[in-house]
Amino acid sequence: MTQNRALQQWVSEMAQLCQPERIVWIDGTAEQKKVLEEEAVASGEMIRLDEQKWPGCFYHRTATNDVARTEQLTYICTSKKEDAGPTNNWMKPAEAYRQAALYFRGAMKGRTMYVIPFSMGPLGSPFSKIGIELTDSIYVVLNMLIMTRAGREILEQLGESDNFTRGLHSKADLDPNRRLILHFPEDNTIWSVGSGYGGNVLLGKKCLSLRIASWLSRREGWLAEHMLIMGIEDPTGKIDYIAAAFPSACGKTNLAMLIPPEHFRAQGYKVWTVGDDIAWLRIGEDGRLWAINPETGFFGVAPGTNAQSNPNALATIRRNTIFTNVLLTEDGDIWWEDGEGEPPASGIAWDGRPWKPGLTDDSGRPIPGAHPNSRFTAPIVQCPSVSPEWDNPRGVPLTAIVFGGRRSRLAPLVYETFSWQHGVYVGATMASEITAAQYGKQGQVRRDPMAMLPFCGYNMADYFHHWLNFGKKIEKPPKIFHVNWFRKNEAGDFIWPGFGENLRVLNWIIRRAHNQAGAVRTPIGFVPAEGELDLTNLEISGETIEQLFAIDPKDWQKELAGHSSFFAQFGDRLPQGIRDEYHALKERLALERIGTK
Ligand code: OXD
Ligand code: MN
Repeated sequence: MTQNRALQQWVSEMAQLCQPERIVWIDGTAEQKKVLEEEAVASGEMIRLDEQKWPGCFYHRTATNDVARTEQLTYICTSKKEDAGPTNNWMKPAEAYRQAALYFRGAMKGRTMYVIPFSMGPLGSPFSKIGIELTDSIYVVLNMLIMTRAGREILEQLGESDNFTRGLHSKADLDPNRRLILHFPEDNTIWSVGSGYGGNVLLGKKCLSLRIASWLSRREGWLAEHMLIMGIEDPTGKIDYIAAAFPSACGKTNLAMLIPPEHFRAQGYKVWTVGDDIAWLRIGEDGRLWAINPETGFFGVAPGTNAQSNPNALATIRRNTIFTNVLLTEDGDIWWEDGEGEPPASGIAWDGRPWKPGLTDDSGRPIPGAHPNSRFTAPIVQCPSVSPEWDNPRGVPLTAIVFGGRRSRLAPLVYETFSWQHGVYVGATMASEITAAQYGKQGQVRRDPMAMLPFCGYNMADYFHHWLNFGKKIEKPPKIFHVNWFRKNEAGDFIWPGFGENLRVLNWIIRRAHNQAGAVRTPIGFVPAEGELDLTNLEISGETIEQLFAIDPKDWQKELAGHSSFFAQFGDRLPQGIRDEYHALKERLALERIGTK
């Protein structure tokens, strides 16, 4: 399918290593996709769902030991350890290749090696990057066909160039002791072996679009970020775009597909979805910051997706969707916890065992039918709120950047940072409290700068540096904000309704970015002045609003100590701009204390 010598040679070398029985090039046609689906069904790798209820949909179950990204087995392999930095696992490239080659050797015997040419970003856009993934998994191929632009036309675009990311994946024997997710940014290469879970094996997503892309973006002068992108249309038809970074499990997909509250809908406000997970940002010729979503689909968490949390997601996944590790019923239907409708009387759980409602484990805890990290893979074009601009090779111009985390006390509902540099500091100190869905002590704070902790492909201190420098080059930079939807009262209940109501906060952010909304200066940033956050038709007491915006000096002193100990690991490499912001915050908080006495 190609005359590209570099590509041909690499495919043949990798085939020699993995020894597949045959090699199939993915051409992106509907006919080939159909053949692959039939093969996957025949082999049992996929189950076709009820055609009436779920047209074009399939079900897949991963190995029970392979249900999430394995950060402990994920490595950045650079010649120098310092280039990977203290927040990444590191291996010397030669050692990493040697170790993984042991697992890849002969791993595809008796199997097919698929060659998937794909583009992250619209074909031919200055933003876009081409990758080739070699894999022995049909599930990977069918997911990549949803999540990326894949097929013959990518090869035409690539021509004779050897400028593509080389991705090699094999399920091998799915042994967690022989599993590695390796990134070689200096070689523009990814090797993933021993896993079949999306985040580890759809190499265009986290591996290329974040880890490798972050490395490339620093060299080439742009940003690769773990951000959703959405447009907010006001009643005059003007659309403002924002990009927002939240750690995993903080509702990025829900926010990106938000349905405005009635009061806003009646006035003509609309929300447009550009992306829910990844944003690539470049400075445009007009001096503004422009963003694209490099993906073409959603790989979203199923549990918790329901008509209240995300009706647009429910509509998106009605057809042509792959469901992984949800509950399957005998008649080809599916279900998940906190979804729609009553649980079925019986079914087969994500781990293949019979399930019925009310099932508990030895300690009396309910056994879920769907894995908490079960997923849907669905095409973005099926989303009712998909933006007409989602595929624009120029991207969309950003009015604001939003950072957020899950903090039950500390951070107010929303605040605006004082400058780009202060915004970078706020991003760099982002944190979330650990939820039941993650390892670690519940309530413990995990620092997750710009939500990139598991995804930054180089030293995080250099990443802060890059953000600071990059800001200096943007003539008309977007303003940077921080939000916290997760504040709780003493009784432990959330005090902000969230979901669609979050538009009220985004509305203030946009008006503020255009200097059309009032604010009050606090030591941590600007918060909405009284009456500036539109609360029409929202039942919320003045006392709750006060709690939502409370800035407790004691909590912030503790937080400041947390910043300092997090930054300590970067030593001298931490940029001066971050140090300056730390001292400025410390001073503002100290002054506040004197002031309130
Ligand atoms: C994801 C993640 O799957 O961030 O998007 O973990
Ligand atoms: Mn993500």
